[in-house]
Amino acid sequence: MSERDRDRGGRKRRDRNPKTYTRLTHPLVRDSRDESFRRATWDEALDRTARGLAAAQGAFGMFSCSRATNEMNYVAQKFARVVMRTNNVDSCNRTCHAPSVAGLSAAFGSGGGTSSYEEIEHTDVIVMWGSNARFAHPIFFQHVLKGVRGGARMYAVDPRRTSTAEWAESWLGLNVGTDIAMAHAIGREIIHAGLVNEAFVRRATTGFEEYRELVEPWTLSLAEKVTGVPAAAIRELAHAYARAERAQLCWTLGITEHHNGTDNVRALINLSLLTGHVGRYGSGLQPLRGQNNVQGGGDMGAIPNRLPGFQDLLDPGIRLKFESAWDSAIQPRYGMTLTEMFEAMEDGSLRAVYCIGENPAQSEADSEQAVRRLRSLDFLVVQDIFLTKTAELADVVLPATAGWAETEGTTTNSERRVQRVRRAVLPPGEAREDIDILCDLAGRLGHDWKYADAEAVWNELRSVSPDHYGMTYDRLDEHQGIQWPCPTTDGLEPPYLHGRLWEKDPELRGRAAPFGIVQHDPPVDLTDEHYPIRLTTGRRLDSYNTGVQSGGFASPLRRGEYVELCPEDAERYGVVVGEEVRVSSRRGSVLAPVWVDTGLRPGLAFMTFHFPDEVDTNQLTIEANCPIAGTAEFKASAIRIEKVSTSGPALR
Ligand SMILES: Nc1nc2c(c(=O)[nH]1)N[C@H]1C(S)=C(S)[C@@H](COP(=O)(O)OP(=O)(O)OC[C@H]3O[C@@H](n4cnc5c(=O)[nH]c(N)nc54)[C@H](O)[C@@H]3O)O[C@H]1N2
Ligand SMILES: Nc1nc2c(c(=O)[nH]1)N[C@H]1C(S)=C(S)[C@@H](COP(=O)(O)OP(=O)(O)OC[C@H]3O[C@@H](n4cnc5c(=O)[nH]c(N)nc54)[C@H](O)[C@@H]3O)O[C@H]1N2
Ligand SMILES: [Mo]
Repeated sequence: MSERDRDRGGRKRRDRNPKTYTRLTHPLVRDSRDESFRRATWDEALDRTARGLAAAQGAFGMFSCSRATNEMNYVAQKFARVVMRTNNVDSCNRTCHAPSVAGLSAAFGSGGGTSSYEEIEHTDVIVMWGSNARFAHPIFFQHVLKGVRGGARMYAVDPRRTSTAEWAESWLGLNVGTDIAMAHAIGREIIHAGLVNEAFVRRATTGFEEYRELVEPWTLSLAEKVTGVPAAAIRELAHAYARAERAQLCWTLGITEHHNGTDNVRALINLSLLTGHVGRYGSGLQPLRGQNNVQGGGDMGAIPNRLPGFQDLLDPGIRLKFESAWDSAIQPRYGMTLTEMFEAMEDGSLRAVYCIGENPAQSEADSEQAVRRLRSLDFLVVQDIFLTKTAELADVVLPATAGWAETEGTTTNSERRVQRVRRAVLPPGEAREDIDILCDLAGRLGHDWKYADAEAVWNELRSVSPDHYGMTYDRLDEHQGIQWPCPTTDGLEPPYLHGRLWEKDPELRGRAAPFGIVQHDPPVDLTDEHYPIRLTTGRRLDSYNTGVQSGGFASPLRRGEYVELCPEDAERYGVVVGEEVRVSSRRGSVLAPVWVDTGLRPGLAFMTFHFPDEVDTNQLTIEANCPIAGTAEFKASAIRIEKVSTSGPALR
């Protein structure tokens, strides 16, 4: 049964009762790691936290929450930079789209997706590359379907025939980790077929000659051998994309969650440079971002190398602006990424972590190692809305209000649109707003921060970020959200970025975009006779990330974790749906029931990481990180599958 059949409810399910998380209603502390938590007053919990953080000056890191508002992320990064005097602040963007931001920045000087959602409805060719938007970006996918109904041709490039691929004209089911081979072959075919947009390449790009030489060996037949996709299908995609009047190239984690994620992104961007499919209405590049406000978190400076407004920390003029706005020195060097912070726990140079709305004990690759590292800290404070696995490791747990429905503020989506969110329900128990908690702690550590409300935070951000300056709360209401850049309080910019590339003399208005010179490099975790199966991990429609917010509630869709195999492999192992097997990698081993999915191919298995309390998938994944972006290769592990019983419980 394919993913799409399942999506439509065409099967029987067995409820595996995933864990239900309890909403936090009051602060928790514990006196030592061997003891259990006890309820504490806010005063006691915050005093304890202030002492723990003060003792770790110089060895502190913050994880900021991409589910929470822009305003909260602004205050969180300011807390790290001003109160704790460090740029060690990062978020789940590191596990996710950091390669997109790095790749787009290297090519265009800005890390944002270049197009707006509406443009996908007015385009001719849509390429969904390593993206299962039908499941992971259902709102965006509605716009995609409008485009398709309007005549756009859609291609899906994904090792699995996903629910998204079912809607495509053509599915290119490539081998995991062969995207650069595929992209280079498409590039070569475009060049050889004489379909290059030469005027655009001459005017708006640099490095074409080097690129041409780079892709020359990537004939369609070599690409077929490496990717497993028939040459004719690759050729068809190349011609459709290059000949289209307008084309949108969308990608997500199938591209970024690799040890060479940034290179993958560059390889895709190259195709838009060859054809001029960027910088004008209907043509562009869309890395569909992950959590609802991960775009905003980065824009607000909750990353180690950028100040709010995505302004470079190493620029002395920019630093000076913030130093006078905040009346505080700013460290003149980039902080540690989330990945580097975990490494620094290992060597003892990071001693305390303030974790706001992240669950790294379950979301990091090689989670056993991650838990061990978190345990080694002198002080861990977790501020969340649920008692997560990470919170269970903490010294202090602070209950927050949810960024969604319990808090005022703004968030920023994948098309760079800033939108208001509003409080609609009261938070439970003694839960307090993230910003409130941060300001209270700042006070205890000698910084008197007073914000009347979220709008006051937003106006401070506007005063230091030219891209956000024109977005008053009133205007956000009036326009139902505004995309950045928005430098003035009257008028709006075009919905797409990099129009300068189409101006007669782009050199005057900004630099041309360089082709990325990147090589095909297969996954780090090689399959061999001991670990013969390629495991890729990802998402399902019915659950969310580590399952904290989507775990135990009654849903007709939810069905717990399975290791999904193609029918041939299931037969080869002699296993049936619902039968438990042992899944082992070079790092760990878990028990999981089998599911059979006709969207998979022999040698390829799929698991989610939504039910880590039942099946901790990340014990299997490898911490092989992209050296540029720090993102781990969640999409490619080598595993072995063993039958554990001869009479497993079969699912009818
Ligand atoms: N329902 C739901 N929606 C979500 C989430 C959720 O947990 N549940 N999480 C949110 C978050 S944080 C994020 S970042 C996004 C992620 O959104 P997506 O990136 O769309 O989700 P994934 O399922 O992780 O991965 C996408 C696809 O990559 C494919 N893939 C694997 N390896 C490769 C490869 O080597 N090459 C190519 N081309 N493709 C490959 C997988 O088969 C998968 O279909 O979703 C967001 N939306
Ligand atoms: N195997 C595998 N692992 C993966 C991935 C994969 O594809 N495969 N994908 C990776 C990706 S893309 C991501 S983004 C990460 C996700 O990793 P995490 O961000 O660590 O996981 P989430 O489950 O999204 O955790 C979000 C937390 O925020 C809390 N929260 C929600 N709203 C608020 C709020 O307003 N305030 C506060 N204080 N807390 C709040 C929730 O209760 C929850 O505990 O996982 C990564 N791990
Ligand atoms: Mo993500």
